Amino acid sequence: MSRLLLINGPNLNLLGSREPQIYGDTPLTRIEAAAASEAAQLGHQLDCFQSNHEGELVERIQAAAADGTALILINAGAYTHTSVALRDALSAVALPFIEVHLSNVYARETFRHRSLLSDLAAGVIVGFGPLGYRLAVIAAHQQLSA
Ligand code: CA2
Repeated sequence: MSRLLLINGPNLNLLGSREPQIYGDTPLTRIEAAAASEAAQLGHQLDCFQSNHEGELVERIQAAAADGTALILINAGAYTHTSVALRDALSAVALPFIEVHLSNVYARETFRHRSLLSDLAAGVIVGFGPLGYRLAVIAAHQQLSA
């Protein structure tokens, strides 16, 4: 059994209530529950955390280094494209992480094509909506079993 941590960044708490044409109509709580259930089926525990604040996201990543987390799944939202602080935190804790995006960022504005996290990630899943989180849990299981 490994402990996995799912982190969601800014505005992802709005899922299901706004812009369903881009982000779908599934609330974050349902996405988290489905990912946790997938993790449990694979014998893992999934902790979930969402914040709209960069510093809180950094602090949760730092805490993961000391709480037994084996791997982080992260959708950093817009901070993906801007945050050197999140990149530095992920680099500092040296835990493997998988980057997830609901939308296909490469089919959207050019500023979304650059991620400050991807080159440090074990892998990146984009464009599959909520399914991407379950795929990320399966990929995490594979990584931890390898
Ligand atoms: O596709 C993704 O998962 C993104 O990480 C979502 C971010 C966006 O800035 C990234 O470029 C790609 C935005 C999350 C905003 O979530 C909302 C959800 C519902 C309504 C409005 C925003």
